[in-house]
Amino acid sequence: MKTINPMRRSLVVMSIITSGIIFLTIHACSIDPQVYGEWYNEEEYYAGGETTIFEATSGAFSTPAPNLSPLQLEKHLSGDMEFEATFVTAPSPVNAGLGPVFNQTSCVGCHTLDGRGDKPTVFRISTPGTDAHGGPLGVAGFGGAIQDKAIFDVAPEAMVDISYVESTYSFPDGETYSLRKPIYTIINNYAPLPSDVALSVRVAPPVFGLGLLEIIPEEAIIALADEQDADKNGISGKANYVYDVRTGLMALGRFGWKANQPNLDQQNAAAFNEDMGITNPIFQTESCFGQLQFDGITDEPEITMPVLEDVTFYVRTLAVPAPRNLEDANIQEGKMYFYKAGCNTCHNPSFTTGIAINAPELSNQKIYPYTDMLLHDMGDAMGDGRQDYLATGNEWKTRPLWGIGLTQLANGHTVFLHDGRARNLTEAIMWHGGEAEASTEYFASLTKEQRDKLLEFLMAL
Ligand code: HEC
Ligand code: HEC
Ligand SMILES: [Ca+2]
Ligand SMILES: [Ca+2]
Ligand SMILES: [Ca+2]
Repeated sequence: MKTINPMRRSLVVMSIITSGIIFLTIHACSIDPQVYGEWYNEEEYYAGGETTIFEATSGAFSTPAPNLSPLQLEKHLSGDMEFEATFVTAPSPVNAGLGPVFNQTSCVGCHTLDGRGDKPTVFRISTPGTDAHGGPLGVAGFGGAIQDKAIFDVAPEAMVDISYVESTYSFPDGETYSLRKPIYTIINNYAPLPSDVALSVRVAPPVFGLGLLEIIPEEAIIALADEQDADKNGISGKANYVYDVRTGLMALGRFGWKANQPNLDQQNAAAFNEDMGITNPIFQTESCFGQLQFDGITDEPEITMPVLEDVTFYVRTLAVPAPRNLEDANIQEGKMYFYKAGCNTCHNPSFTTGIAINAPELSNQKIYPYTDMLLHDMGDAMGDGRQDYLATGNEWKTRPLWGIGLTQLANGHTVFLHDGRARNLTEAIMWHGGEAEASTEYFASLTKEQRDKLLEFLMAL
């Protein structure tokens, strides 16, 4: 049950007269359709269903869901501690096992303030071909990612040099914007790299609301896929199917910028293993096994199942921040342009989560994440030329837009897209190509005032 609704615009007046008769005058002036137009949907304030928090503060991305039991809250807070813990080299009484090669010493080191990073920190690599499960084929001597850091006396695998070429463009009405095209060069590699290495550079995305996305019924996502574009609207939408290491089966990909992880347990176990060099019950082999950097220490796994479970419970149960000012006329107009531009054909506004027996607090929630959980071809300029299971170089999973307007407040920057190339929302939109080309053109064709209203709508999410 929804217990508190701070946004409800209704007034209840009760007058009680003490002559033995009680008069109840209820004056409920709820949403007036004359003022709040057809684009207003009060229910949308509960973007995360019962896990929504009405908190537009710096803690907007790092607050536990309000519907956790005291026991669950305790588990969430232990997971929070692990998410923030700095790991160190073995031996150490706590948080040992860092490296030998790694990218960061803690989860929060990349997921800034429990949210989105402001620069690339993960560098996936592969050579042509696929592994035994149809996934990317690792590079001999480097594996599936470049770890650009290493413990004392060990060589990092390589570094990735990032530079940008900036170009200025103008909208038809004269307003200018600028796009910076990234150029990535692998430098200081400890061993020779084959010339056909594909490199995919990625920023850490925010991690709230993920337990909800994890239990959206697969049928509901597949229902939105239209790989052959049968309805001829220019939008295809394709599901990724990826290897689930625990079941040994292929499963719908839901997490990561190319939907290359099937669930949060595996996503987080992979993060520990690849990004921090922490072996765990799901991935028990160091990422640099067989390489020069491997230490030969057999202390696996370096974290226990309860630690992994707590961290996963933590990212599963972070609250979704509520949108703000949805009844504002400008924001409603902006929302109208969002639909007219066809943004909603990929940024699908709503789903209802399924039933997870062990997670009643996340089950059966109407949510407003603004993603279809599917892959889309975003054009060559956005591509990385690296196949990831079924995702081609140009294909990326539609990012949820919930909370996006709070990025500055909660994470201290406005860096968007998979590799952080966009410095604000306008740049993020103008980088959209491929299937989203018509959307971008529509956005560009609006007047500055109309574009600003669309941006105001995004800022309200
Ligand atoms: C070196 C930087 C780095 C570290 C350390 C790191 N992450 Fe990430 N995280 C990323 C990047 C980059 C992605 C996107 C990966 C991709 O697209 O394949 C990501 C993705 C995720 C996702 C999926 C989010 C989504 O919306 O799809 C979760 C959950 C996550 N990380 C949790 C963790 C946890 C838990 C830890 C600590 C054990 C951690 N991460 C450590 C960089 C990092
Ligand atoms: C064809 C599908 C598609 C359409 C249409 C589309 N988007 Fe996107 N959008 C995506 C994908 C995919 C991404 C993630 C891109 C990436 O990985 O860098 C994205 C990312 C974004 C981001 C950055 C999110 C983040 O977390 O970094 C914003 C903002 C955004 N879209 C807004 C819009 C708006 C506004 C429109 C309409 C003008 C629109 N999109 C139309 C698919 C689409
Ligand atoms: Ca280790
Ligand atoms: Ca590696
Ligand atoms: Ca279509």
